[in-house]
Amino acid sequence: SHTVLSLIKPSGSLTLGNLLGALLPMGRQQDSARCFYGVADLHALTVPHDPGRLRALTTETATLLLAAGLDRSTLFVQSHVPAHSELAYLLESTAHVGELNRMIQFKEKGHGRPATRASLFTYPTLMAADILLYRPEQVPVGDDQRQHVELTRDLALRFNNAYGAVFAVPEIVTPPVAARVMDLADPTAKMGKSSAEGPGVIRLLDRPDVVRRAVARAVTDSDTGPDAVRPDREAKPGVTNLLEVLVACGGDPAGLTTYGALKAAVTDAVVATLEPLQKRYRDLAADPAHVHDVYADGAATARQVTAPVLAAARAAIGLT
Ligand code: AQP
Repeated sequence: SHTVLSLIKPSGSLTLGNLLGALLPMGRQQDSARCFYGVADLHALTVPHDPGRLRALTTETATLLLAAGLDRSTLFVQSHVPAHSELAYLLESTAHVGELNRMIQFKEKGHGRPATRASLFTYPTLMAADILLYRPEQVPVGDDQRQHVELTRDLALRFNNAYGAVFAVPEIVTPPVAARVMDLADPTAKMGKSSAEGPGVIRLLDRPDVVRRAVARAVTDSDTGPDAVRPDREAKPGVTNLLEVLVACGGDPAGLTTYGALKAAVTDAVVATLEPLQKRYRDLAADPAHVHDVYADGAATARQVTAPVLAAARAAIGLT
């Protein structure tokens, strides 16, 4: 079976967007693929951070992956598999500053400031290492990461041409359109986990009353017509987002005519979706030794699987 790899950066508490757009699809892949899923703690070091918060978010994210049902995958924390940083250095020694400098995300997040962390600049080489170590045949990638995966391919090809055929060069594929959950307070922006405590973000561990308040305050529009509750991405982004969340959470939009009724249905559907996840989270959080063991086993497996790739790269580039 084929190999699937996905890492989530612990840069904030996971959102409903992360669940519907990432964790649930990741769960469905467990039936057909060999899945490696991880918490990308190293990637969280590329911008100013607080060590205590990073520690807490790494544990929370790791526990949430398990709570979301990813228990038939190899689960690991990126920094527990040193091959990621080691291969990243070999790829830094393959990449050119000119091409790293062209990365749009670096330009956008670094703003050209001298105090930008050097790791933000070299981030794409670590991401390339994340991918190449597991030899996936395909990398499904959305528009925001496409440039980085193209660089991954360029680096793999350049390395192979210079030193010998070490890396499998993955194919870039467009993933099936996943639900894209928008911010409830600003439905033209994505609901993001690193957004500051905003009223428009639903976190996976939010209590029902917090969910209810966020949905109640969600931006809609002033349409009061009999068909006000209808999807129209251009004219009615807020209502469209609520309808999509409702359906993605297993609710039924049929027969809803007012925004009040729509919001009540969305609240019920989201709370019903989060409830079992939160129950599993609480059980897992009460048994941290179990979560620790799962991730220790996963890291051991990941170290074993990636060792031959790192060894081949080291030898090819001339390290003894
Ligand atoms: N709103 C969303 N709707 C659907 N899917 C989403 N994903 C993220 N937001 C939504 C999916 O979750 C995975 C992790 O993506 P990410 O690490 O880019 O997370 P983020 O929540 O989008 O984080 P931010 O706020 O952009 O901050 P950073 O980049 O600093 O972590 C992906 O599969 C993504 O598609």
